[in-house]
Amino acid sequence: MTNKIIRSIIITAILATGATSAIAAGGGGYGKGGQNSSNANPGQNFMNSWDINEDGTVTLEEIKTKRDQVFSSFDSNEDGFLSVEEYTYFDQARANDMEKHADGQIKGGQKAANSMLLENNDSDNDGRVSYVEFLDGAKASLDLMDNNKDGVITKTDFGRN
Ligand SMILES: [Ca+2]
Ligand SMILES: [Ca+2]
Ligand SMILES: [Ca+2]
Repeated sequence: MTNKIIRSIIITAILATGATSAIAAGGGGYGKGGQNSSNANPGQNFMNSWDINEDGTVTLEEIKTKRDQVFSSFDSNEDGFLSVEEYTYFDQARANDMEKHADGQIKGGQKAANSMLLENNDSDNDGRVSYVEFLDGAKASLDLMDNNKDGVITKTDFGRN
């Protein structure tokens, strides 16, 4: 009966270690909290949570992998869709994270956040986001944040411009 609560605590904790929008789901042991992401290091939180192999670039594959984990984390009833209700928890987790991290105040961070919105992932407009829709959103998400259009996300794509 407390499963749901525990789950949401875990999710919140996980998200707190990650980037603005996002999502370090999956319970990875890196990017642990306490790292102070400040304005001096824009994009650091994003990189911490999305750059899985820690090579300094976030590729489309890495975004897909993360989205897969995120989807699983928030699809509470495991029906293969993120419903409006399930999305509420997801939105909340991201909002909480935005407050904690400076990334949310910079261009790249805001874009990353927007790319996670339900309306930006619900391609067939049926009011819920399927697994396929969510993973397909990875490309749009990358394009949105890839300011210098080199096909990957690096810290240079973050900035106050
Ligand atoms: Ca990488
Ligand atoms: Ca669901
Ligand atoms: Ca849909």
